Amino acid sequence: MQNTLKALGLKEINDGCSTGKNWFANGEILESYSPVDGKLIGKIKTATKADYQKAISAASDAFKYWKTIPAPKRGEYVRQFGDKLRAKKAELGKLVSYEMGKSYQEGLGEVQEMIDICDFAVGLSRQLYGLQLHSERPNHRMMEQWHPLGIVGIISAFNFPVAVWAWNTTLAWICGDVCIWKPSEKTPLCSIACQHIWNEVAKENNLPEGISCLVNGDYKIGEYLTEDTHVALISATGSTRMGKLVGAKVAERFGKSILELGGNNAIIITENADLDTTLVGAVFGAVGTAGQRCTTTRRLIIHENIYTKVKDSLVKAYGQLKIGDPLDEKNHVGPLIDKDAVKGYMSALERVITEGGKIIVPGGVLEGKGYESGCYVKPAIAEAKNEMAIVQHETFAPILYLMKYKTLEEAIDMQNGVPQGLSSAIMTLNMREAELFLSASGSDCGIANVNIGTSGAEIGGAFGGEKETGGGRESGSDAWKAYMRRQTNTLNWGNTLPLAQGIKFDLG
Ligand code: UN1
Repeated sequence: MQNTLKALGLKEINDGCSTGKNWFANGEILESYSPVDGKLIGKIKTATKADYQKAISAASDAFKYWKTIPAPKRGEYVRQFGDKLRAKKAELGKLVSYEMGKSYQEGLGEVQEMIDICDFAVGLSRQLYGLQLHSERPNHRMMEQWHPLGIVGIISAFNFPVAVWAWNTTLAWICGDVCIWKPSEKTPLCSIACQHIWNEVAKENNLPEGISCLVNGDYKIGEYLTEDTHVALISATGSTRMGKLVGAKVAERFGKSILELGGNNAIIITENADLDTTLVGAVFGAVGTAGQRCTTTRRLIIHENIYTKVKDSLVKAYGQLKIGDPLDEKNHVGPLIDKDAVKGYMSALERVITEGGKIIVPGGVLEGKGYESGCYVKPAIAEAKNEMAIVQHETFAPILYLMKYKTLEEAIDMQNGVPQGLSSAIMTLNMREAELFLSASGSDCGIANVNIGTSGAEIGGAFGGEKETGGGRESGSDAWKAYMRRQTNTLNWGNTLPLAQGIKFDLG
């Protein structure tokens, strides 16, 4: 690991703030411990309010320059950033795995998501199109243009410590915005590694300070960002509780926000499902990233005629899961992020029982050799009712709830019958069932899949969800529009001034 840290520019004690080539920080020390082995990975000096202000002023200055650079040229810098990520994929993937605890394969996958969004953003930098409209007046032209917003504040979560930042920052950059990133306190070293990579691009191209700023610290940094009128857009990923606070604060000052909050994702398994692919999709969806994705499969809604068969094959598959060091590729499940997460998992399992659920694959915390960090837990399965309070709640851990249905309409009601609305799936080879699920009478989620699980979305689609998930959309499709402001232009090239709506205003 030491070589990996060195290759990524990480030291024993790191300044947690950067505006480009400058690194600084005058606040308290934050320590980053790995959930893999409980060892201290490195220390980070966090930001004070004054450090934050320094980042804001660097970003404000940078915006004046950056917005004048042609978008395809900004795309060229993002292309270089993507190339550097390709070169550092193994090291960054390893750090993600070690600091966050996801499997090395998933760590590499996360860096691949960064590379993919870079490619997407490069192409997009030549496609920031607006509409051309017909005016009701003669000799007039109407059009829409998209202009950059200014400073974008990115608040990211521990579970995707690098990819979600990249979704936001690469689009924001090509749109002409500058960014300030407040990463999770649980994965600060990943953020520092990413900033080093961007700083290389900035240095090699003589770019000014402030296009990408990093500000490590606790929730106070999040508050500074959300309350600061200099920050035009806040893109926040995390819990619904956090999103409610951020959304309200930003709206109060008429700022814009993109919220990507909790999920409570279900797969409907119909009688017409291919049970082999269903099993892979359901198990990866439920235990991948140890159940800590916002897209994790938390509920399986199974047709009563195949319920026992599906249940038995799930129990068998869970019996084969290997839990342990996520850097060892034979393991399927790594640790939870920290001991608080373990507590949350344990209390959720207790609540399942007190609320009337039945545990069929018991959970528990693993102890002994290889599990010294105290963060390894067993993926659990419970039979439960959709209405139970614990089932309605997102527990960021590998607990899967099974429930039965009779009619597809009933299954869709159950799938939709939770406060969250991020991802959903149906497993069926029957096109009528699939189309109903995708129709307006089907899933109410931002993501609805057929014959794949709820997690593992590609960057090319718009990512996000409805209801308590917050309504934001990030990454692909036309999500870029949220990082820009729309301007409607009407241009008169005639020699009279006809007014719209036929209004007469004659000066005689
Ligand atoms: C998240 O958990 O916040 O679709 C993001 C997925 C990943 C992104 C998850 N591409 O599971």
